[in-house]
Formats: sequence, C-alpha cells, structure tokens
Amino acid sequence: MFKKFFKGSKKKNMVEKKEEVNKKEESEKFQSNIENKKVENAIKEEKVDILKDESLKEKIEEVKKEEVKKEELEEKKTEKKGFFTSLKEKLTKSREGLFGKLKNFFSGRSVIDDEMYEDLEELLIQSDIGFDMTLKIVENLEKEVKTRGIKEAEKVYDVLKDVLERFLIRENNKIELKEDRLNIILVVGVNGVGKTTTIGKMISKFKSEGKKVIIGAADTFRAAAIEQLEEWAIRSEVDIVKHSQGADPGAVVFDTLKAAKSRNMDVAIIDTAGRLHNKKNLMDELSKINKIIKKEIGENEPYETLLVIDGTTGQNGLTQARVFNEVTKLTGFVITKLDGTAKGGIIFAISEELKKPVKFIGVGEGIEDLREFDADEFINAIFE
Ligand SMILES: Nc1nc2c(ncn2[C@@H]2O[C@H](COP(=O)(O)OP(=O)(O)OP(=O)(O)O)[C@@H](O)[C@H]2O)c(=O)[nH]1
Ligand SMILES: [Mg+2]
Repeated sequence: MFKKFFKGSKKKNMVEKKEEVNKKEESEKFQSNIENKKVENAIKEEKVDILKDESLKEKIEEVKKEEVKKEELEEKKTEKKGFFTSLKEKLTKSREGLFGKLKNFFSGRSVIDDEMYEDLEELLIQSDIGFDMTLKIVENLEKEVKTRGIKEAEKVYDVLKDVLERFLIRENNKIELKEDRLNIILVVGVNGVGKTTTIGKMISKFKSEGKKVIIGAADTFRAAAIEQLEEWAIRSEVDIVKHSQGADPGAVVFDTLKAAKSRNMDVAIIDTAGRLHNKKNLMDELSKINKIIKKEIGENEPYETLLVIDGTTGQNGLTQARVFNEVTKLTGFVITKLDGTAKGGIIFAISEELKKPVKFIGVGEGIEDLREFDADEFINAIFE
C-alpha cells in the first residue's frame, strides 16, 4: 500500500515534470519559429541589420541552406516534368498526324461494321504502316473489340492503343553497360539516317553517367564524316581514333578496340559509313568489321550492333532492317527523326517483324534529343 502510494506520488511528480518540460520545449519552439520567420523575412527583404546580427548567424545559414534545398527540389521536379512533356511535344507531328487521324476516324463513326474495318485498313496503309502489319493490326483489333463487347465506335480508339502496344518489344530495350568489361557498340545504317548524330548524343549520355568513352571513326569514306564525328568527340570530351580519308575501316575498328583496352575504357562506339543495303561490297565490308570485333573480343562475346533507321522513310526502313539483319546480327534499332514525321508507324512494323527491341529514338537534332525507348511512354506520347 505504501509502495503504491509512494509509487503514485512519484508518478505524479514525473507527470508534472514532463508537463513542465513540454511547456518549456513548446515555448522554445515558438521562440525559435519567430526567430526563423524573422530570419526568413530578413533574407527575403535583405534587411542588413538582422543579417549582420552575429547571434543569428547560425540560423541565417540554416535558413539559407533550406531555401537552396527547396529551390533544387523544385528545379528537379520541373526538369522531370519538362523532360516528359517534351517527349510529347517532340512527337506532336505523329500525334496530330497518323494518330490524330485515327482518333477522328473513330469519333466520326456511329457503328462498328465491316466497312469501318476496311476504311481503317486503307488509312493505315496510306500511313506507311505496311500491308502485312495493317492486316495484323486490324485482325487483332476486331478480335479484341468482340472480346470486350465494345459497341461504340468511339471506344475502339482505346482498344487500338492496347493492340498496338502489344506489338512493341519490351525486353532488352535498355543498353545495359557491363561494369567489368569493355562494351562495344557498332552503329550501322544507310546514308543520312542519323548514325553520326546518334553517336554524338550517345557519348554525351554515357559521359554524363561517368563512363569512359572512346569512339572510332570507321566511316573513312568522306573526310567530312571524320570531322563531323570529331566535333562530337570534342564537345563531350571523349577520345577518338581516326585514320585519314580512304583508309581501311577495318583497321580503324582494330585500332579503336586496341586503344579502348589499353586505356581501360568502359564503352567503345564505332561509326560506320552509310551504305545502301543493296550494295554488296559495302555489306561485305560490314561482315569484315564484325569479324575483326569478334577476333578481338572472342567469338561468342556479346556486343551491340544497332541499326539506325530514319523514322520518316516509311516502308523502306523495314526493307533496310530485313537486309541488315541478314548481314550482321543486329541487337536493336535506333529510330531517328521521329520529331519530323506525321506517320510514326514504323516502330510497330519493325518491332513486330524483326522481334528486336528499339533501344533509342531520336527526336531532334540537339545533343539531348536521344531518348531511351520506353514503350509505355511512347504510346502515351502519341495517343491523346
Ligand atoms: N530532326 C531530326 N534530325 C536528325 C535526327 N537525327 C539526325 N538528324 C539529322 O539528320 C542529318 C543526317 O545525320 P547524320 O548523323 O550525319 O547521318 P549519318 O547516318 O551519319 O549520315 P552518313 O554518315 O552520311 O551516312 C543531320 O542533319 C542530322 O542533324 C533526329 O532525331 N531528328
Ligand atoms: Mg555519318
């Protein structure tokens, strides 16, 4: 009983003490808040007398740091938002072109019937989707509309979005650079599709990720091609291996890989001359380049061979992809100039037919206009 009483009074004391401490803390907090506010206002209004107050020095520094943090956070948020909006903006032509047409096509219809599907086929073929791909799309769409029991034509647009999305390859879209070895990227394609520009954008990206990058100017066909690549190298401050115009591209590749190894590089990217896929000797040269790489790194060692395709060329891009894929084992595609096309359907046709991933898309001429390909982001950017 005593114990209990004693315990009870001890408890009471403790409660009182705690309340006292709480009150003190609250008052201090209140005081500190007032001081903080004073300092914040003083910084905003640049009140020299308060800012010079020695006793508030620490507080002033603290508030300033907090403000910088807040600003940085805001900047990051807007940067992120800006990046995404800009993909949408960059693809405005496609969104308003083919995909805008599709939206109007469905919203202007009252019934879902055979005629609608036939007219849709015509529209897709006109838009460079290609005959085979068009048939596949429409067939899948019809099935899906039936399965979902859709009755209004307007709603078919969303089904089409889902159908198209399924044609995109979602595996290995990203170039995963291995930490413990040299990563080689060979860039090929027909004339003027954007190979060199894509390399320029790529090196800037890898460099900003802290990678050691070297490039090989294996397009020895024109002196201007070497200079063009060199400009990108200077811009991103990366090493370049070059020979003179007319030199053997195979020798450039060989020297690039040797230099990459001895300088302990993370990535070696090789630019090649634009070649028409129907020119046998140029295609043979490409086989030779592949042999040299394999000899250097080992027959079964992986490396990237990216085919750059101009997104504005339509069906011809698909033919290029087929032929290059026979000559050299492609690991993926880069589709460029998507900012300049109202069609933009080539991505679906290439993904579906070659079953290989699109690794990057080019959406402008600037150094920042290369985007890692993200199927969802792409679909959302072209569909309203
Ligand atoms: N709008 C736009 N232009 C691009 C894009 N990528 C490349 N270009 C432009 O396309 C033109 C050709 O680019 P290059 O990089 O020289 O093409 P290439 O494949 O190296 O050409 P060759 O070496 O001659 O075969 C240049 O004017 C580039 O600025 C892109 O994504 N969008
Ligand atoms: Mg070039």
